[in-house]
Amino acid sequence: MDPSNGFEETSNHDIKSFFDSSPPLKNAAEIKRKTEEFIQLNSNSGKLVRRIVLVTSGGTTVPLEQRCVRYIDNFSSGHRGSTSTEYFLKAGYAVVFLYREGTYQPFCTLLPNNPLLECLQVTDESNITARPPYEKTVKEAISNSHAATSSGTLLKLPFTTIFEYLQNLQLIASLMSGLGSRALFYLAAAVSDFYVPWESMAVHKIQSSSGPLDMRLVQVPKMLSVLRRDWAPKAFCISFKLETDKDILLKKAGAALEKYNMDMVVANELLTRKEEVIVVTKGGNIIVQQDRTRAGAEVEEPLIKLIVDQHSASINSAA
Ligand code: PAZ
Repeated sequence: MDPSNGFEETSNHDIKSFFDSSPPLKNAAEIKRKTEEFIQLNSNSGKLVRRIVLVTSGGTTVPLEQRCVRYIDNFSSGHRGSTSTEYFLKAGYAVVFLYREGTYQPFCTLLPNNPLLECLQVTDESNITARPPYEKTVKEAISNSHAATSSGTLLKLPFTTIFEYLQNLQLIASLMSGLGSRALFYLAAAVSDFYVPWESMAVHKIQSSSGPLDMRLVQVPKMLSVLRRDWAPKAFCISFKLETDKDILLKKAGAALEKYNMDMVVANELLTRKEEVIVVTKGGNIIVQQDRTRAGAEVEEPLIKLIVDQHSASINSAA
């Protein structure tokens, strides 16, 4: 442990052994192909060269068994990541949306929990229509979402476990490194701090007949420094820090900024995360709040504006 800031040191050896011992990423070749095509399309379309952002969203799971029946989960709903994706798209970015399967999707955050049954109705044998009062919400969700994916500015890639998340992050970051300062990492996913290494995990369902469960979780190696140093050294990197105790939030966010050499750390408290965040930068802290005078205003709107401005400044200073 580094006593100055409370962050665990991560060595290249820890990182290599994490990846070496992880189960192979399913569909790795397909994820690589889709991401390469997406980068190519948005870098070289002949007309427009877009900036590309990787938005990570939702929480990772920690499996307790290789043939997984039980796992440790995380509260994150994916609201931050999906809403932010919408504002990045509006600002002209192409977005790789790396999301936890089953969490919020861009343009769909206003839909109720069970949209199929709550928003749709069968009007006659062959027609399905939107049910009041959801007509506008459903229409906008479908058309905006299809427009973004079919125009090639939104690529959605799912993950579930901590292994899949970090393998995807490494793969996508390495593919984006060629974009230099045009690449942006917006790491809003809530990533597990502790996990059970694959090789020490039970293969089959853990039996309650064996008595109380005694299990050792080890620390997930911190990947932010290796992202910055090796995977995408010229990219603009933003990480998030969530705490429930506001007295330690800014100290932890400031320590992460320094330790992992981030461009920004977005600090938020669990209970107020949809209303206010504090953006911690080397130049000082910036409080960002939702516009309370407008119903439905989201804190992500001013947050993404601030990030886009700072990313532009960073690209200009690198040129
Ligand atoms: O996904 P959500 O909208 O429910 O919550 C967003 C968040 C709190 C997970 C995100 O803003 C964040 O802080 N992510 C990093 C969490 C962490 O410190 O690991």
